[in-house]
Amino acid sequence: MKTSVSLSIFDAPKGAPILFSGVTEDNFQTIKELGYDGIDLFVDDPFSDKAKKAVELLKKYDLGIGVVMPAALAGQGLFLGDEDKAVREECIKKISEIIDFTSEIGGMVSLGLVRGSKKPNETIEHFNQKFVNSCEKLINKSDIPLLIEPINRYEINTINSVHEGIEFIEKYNLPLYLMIDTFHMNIEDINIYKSIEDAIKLTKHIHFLDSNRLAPSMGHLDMKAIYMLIKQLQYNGYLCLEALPKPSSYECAKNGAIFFDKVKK
Ligand code: LER
Ligand code: MN
Repeated sequence: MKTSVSLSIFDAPKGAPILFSGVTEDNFQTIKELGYDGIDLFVDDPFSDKAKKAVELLKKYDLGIGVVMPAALAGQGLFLGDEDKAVREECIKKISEIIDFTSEIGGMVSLGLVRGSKKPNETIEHFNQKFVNSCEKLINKSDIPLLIEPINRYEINTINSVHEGIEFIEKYNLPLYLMIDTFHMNIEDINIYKSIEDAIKLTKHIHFLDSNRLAPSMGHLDMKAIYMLIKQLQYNGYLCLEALPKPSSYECAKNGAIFFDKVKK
């Protein structure tokens, strides 16, 4: 298993689970020196100089890419399941650009907050039909894996638990995969261990956080037991600290590195 941290090419908004904000030499050097293998890259504009610089620094520090995260689009009001066709189409266009960028640099693309929430009077079937149509357009354009991330109810009201993620992919028979996030699972799932066992075949990426969205060992989940289960199931992708930069980016990342050192022994 490889380890990674989240980093944005833009200034991370307050409260976002982005451990390192900005494309600076210092950030990339710190991540490398702490022993991480890669980065989950939050991208707003894949054509920007910052995106180019990030690609340069990834090469320079020999860091891999787990997932390219288009969550900034959700912050701009762009959603794949939006009621407004023009909004859905703009979102598909922007994610297609991010997919092209990812095809060049390696990695996968997540469909998390960008799916959006259903309206209070809207049925989940109606919402899903719009989201599925958008997914199909992206699947046709993409030769890289697209990952559905179940996200907790306080951030979105569609696909909250891991089992809802599995059911969504199976029901619509789409060639999509899962990105599971232990922070969200702690809120939504009945039994984190059972969910991991049931999801592992579809899972290509893991956001590996403690109960409070900090590095493993900083909250109250048994992250060692979760790590051991994931290892036993022979998952070989990334475990990413998509964490809050608390008490600082460095301290949180350092705690994660200490956890991984201990657990790998
Ligand atoms: C959202 O809460 C999340 O976990 C991220 O991966 C952003 O989409
Ligand atoms: Mn996540």
